[in-house]
Amino acid sequence: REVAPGAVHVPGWLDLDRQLDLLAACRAWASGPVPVRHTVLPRGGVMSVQTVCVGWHWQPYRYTRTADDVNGARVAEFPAWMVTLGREALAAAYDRPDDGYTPDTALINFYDDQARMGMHQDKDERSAAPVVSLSIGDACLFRFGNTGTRGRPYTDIRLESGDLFVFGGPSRFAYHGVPKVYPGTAGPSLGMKGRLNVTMRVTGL
Ligand code: MD5
Ligand code: FE
Repeated sequence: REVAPGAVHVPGWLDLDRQLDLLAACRAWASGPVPVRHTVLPRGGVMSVQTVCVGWHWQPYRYTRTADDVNGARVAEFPAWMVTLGREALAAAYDRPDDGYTPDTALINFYDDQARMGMHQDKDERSAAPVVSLSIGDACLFRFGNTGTRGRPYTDIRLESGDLFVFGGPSRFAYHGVPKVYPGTAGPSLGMKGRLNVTMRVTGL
């Protein structure tokens, strides 16, 4: 389960009922006041995933309370149940108390069959607290790299629906990406196409 120090993969951590509840919440946010969108990067590129934010609005490379790139609306509040879920996830992955982990933002990425995420570091947060990642729907190839270089060596891992991954400690600022989604691999009971990933974070703001 420990892929690298602080990087822990817990396959099948969310049961089907909890996957369905999280999926329903994400769908509601996706059509809420700040709808899901393809993020435009500062140099003009457009991300292939579609993202909706909760708690804070993420625009590369900062967090804001309102979404000026969409419609100026205030983003949905980060719900208390998600803080609880994040604490449970941290305790399960690290097999220790959650130390009062209090995520205040979540980035929710929707992947269609063609969507990818290039190798990058998550360093827009002013906090080194762990990132909690939950996957729902189609499986993907997740690529975990290094902190000092964007290149090899990589550890390639298949993430499936219900899987938990926690990235903390020395792995918090490692390069990572999603080179591939495996279409049609989600169980039929989820009633979805594509892949959904929820990451909970501490902005430090
Ligand atoms: C995903 N999302 O599957 C991934 C899962 C993102 C993103 O990469 O930025 O939205 S989160 C993986 C992650 C987060 C923080 C640190 C590390 C991985 N890491 O050190 O490998 O859509
Ligand atoms: Fe990332």
